[in-house]
Amino acid sequence: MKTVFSNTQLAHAPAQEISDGELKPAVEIPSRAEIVLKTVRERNVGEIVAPEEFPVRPLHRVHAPEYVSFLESFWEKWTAAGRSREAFPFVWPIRSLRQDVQVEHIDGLLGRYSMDAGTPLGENTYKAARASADTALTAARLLLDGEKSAFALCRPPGHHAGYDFFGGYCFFNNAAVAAQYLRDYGLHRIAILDVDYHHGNGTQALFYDRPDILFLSIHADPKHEYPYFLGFADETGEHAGTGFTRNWPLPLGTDWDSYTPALEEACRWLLVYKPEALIVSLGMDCYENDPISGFKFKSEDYIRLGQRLAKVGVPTIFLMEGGYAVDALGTNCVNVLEGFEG
Ligand code: SP5
Ligand code: ZN
Repeated sequence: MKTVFSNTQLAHAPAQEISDGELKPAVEIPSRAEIVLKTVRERNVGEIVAPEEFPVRPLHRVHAPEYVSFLESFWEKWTAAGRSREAFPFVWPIRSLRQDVQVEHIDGLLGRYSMDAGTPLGENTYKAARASADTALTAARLLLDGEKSAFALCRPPGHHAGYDFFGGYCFFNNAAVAAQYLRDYGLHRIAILDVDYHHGNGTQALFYDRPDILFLSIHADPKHEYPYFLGFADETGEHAGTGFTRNWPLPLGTDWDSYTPALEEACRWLLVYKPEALIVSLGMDCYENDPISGFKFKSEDYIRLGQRLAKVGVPTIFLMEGGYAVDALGTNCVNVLEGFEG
């Protein structure tokens, strides 16, 4: 299958992140994409193609235009305020604070358009995030043009980003942008299966009231893991989307054997729904040696994951999300793709 990737995605290169009350080395770093690309080459997955440059319109189908503009103009405003290092939000308009004020201060804007303090924003974040979304869109385009599968080597990832906020290392919701694009260009039923270790809160929220985009997510129980405030089993959609969201929160320590029942159930939902396309939000952070996660997948398990998804029998886009054990990331990711291709 084809892999879509652009070097522009490497330009977002955060140095540090706030974690456990300290500034620690960032984990969502360019070498993640580089090692996956290298392994795609070494193991001959297929042709590597550059993304098309899409206009901003497909982003506006999913994200608030004011949010997109905020990201675009962020660095200029940040440096105009005399700051030069990467930025972290630190104040948010939560309960009892006013939601209706027109925020102008850059520190207020950072809080207005974010969900956490763990996602550094730098000089090149916007252009890298745009390129990452272009990569997802190009993979969607390949599917529309008749390919049976494609791999979007997205970075920065996307599934935590919502209508008007960034967080969880995500800025544009690549999976959501691709799903909406497939809807806008002729497909009627899309399924998103999110196998990242963390719940895809952004993707879920974007399509929560819609029956045309099924959202299925298997992840660490938010009772014990980020993002803490979404991803519980009782979230199943609302209004016209009732029944079109499903969550399988699993305990810390979950390994392949204890994961499979949830995966089988998710695959049954896919069979019933009969999507015209499947988007896999492919996080590799269920891996046993992931530095920030608590599941126990082995590298071979990723082959099994790919094999199982192939059996669903639907045109599929794999879209990279998380996964921070850089040394094993290429192997694990390509294991899924090879398992899928058989
Ligand atoms: C796309 C994706 O996988 N985003 C993950 C965002 C996780 N953010 C929370 C990071 C918390 C890091 N601290 C973990 C400490 C482990 N000892
Ligand atoms: Zn994750």
